[in-house]
Amino acid sequence: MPARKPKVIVTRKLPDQVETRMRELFDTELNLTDTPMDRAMLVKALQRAEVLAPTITDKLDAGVLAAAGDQLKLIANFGAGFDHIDVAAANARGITVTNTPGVLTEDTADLTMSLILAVARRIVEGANVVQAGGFTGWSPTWMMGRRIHGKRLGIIGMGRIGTALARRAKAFGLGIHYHNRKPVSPRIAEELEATYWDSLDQMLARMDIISVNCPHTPATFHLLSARHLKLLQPHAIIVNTARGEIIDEGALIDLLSKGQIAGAGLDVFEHEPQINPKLLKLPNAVLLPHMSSATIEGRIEMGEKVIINIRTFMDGHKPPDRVIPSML
Ligand code: 8YV
Repeated sequence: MPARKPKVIVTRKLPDQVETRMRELFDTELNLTDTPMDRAMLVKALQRAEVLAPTITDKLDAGVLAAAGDQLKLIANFGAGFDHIDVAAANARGITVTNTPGVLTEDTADLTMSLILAVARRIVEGANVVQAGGFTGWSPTWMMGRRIHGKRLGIIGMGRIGTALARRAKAFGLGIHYHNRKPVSPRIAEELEATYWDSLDQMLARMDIISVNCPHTPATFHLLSARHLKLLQPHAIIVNTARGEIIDEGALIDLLSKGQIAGAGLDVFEHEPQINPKLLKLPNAVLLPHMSSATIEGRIEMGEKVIINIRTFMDGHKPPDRVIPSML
């Protein structure tokens, strides 16, 4: 007799081939309209599913999780970041949580590098001028940006994505600096010719470019506070492809509007998907709609990881991408 298929509820539309495979393997409920679930819909899903496959748009806090039925055993998140899930509350109810690390590293690092270039070289501004019919001819002093070759990049969070960014940045001639809980291995430090700063303050004050690549945890909320941001040099630019909550966005806007830092490239926002209207008015900010992992290949691989995590869990094994509370 074929094994019973577990009830899996997927909260958002996933790539077709991921959904098809999930339907083959599990008793899967899809969200074909891709409408984000509100709290009431999430609670209903948590009361029926044995496995929930959520995304960043589902806030699974302790209150929502308290409503989960006893049948819910696994939250197989589609995404690497899990700050939208109260992992401790889930674990306390006997629910395992998994994520999808590794498969979005290169894509996120590519987009981070693109943001650095876009801000420093005013790429979006230039494209908008052409689009609006404003290109009337070359000028020696028009559209001047800043050279990145030979400058210093300070990476906050030297995990997978930070390291992948460092490799790209080194190839662009940037000097690599980083702040992390601990230094990277001597082999990586040597490969990247990277300089470790245990003091974030010290690093911020000396860099030309800052990139935020750490996870959002209670310890990194507003890690870049108003005080920290004021340490940056006036010509510095800052990019964030991690989580909006890591930067005090109000303080960042204040410094950008006063010209106290040169520019920002943001793929994530503190109150996503709401964007502070003041940010939209800033010519020195390049703003993207949380798309750093948005490649077809990456999203399919994320789906495959979700499937592997569900499959191994259902077979009675520890899923490979279990989120453990010590990671927080
Ligand atoms: C994902 C992300 O696409 O994986 C992450 O942590 O930030 C995104 O790039 C998103 O989280 C999907 O849930």
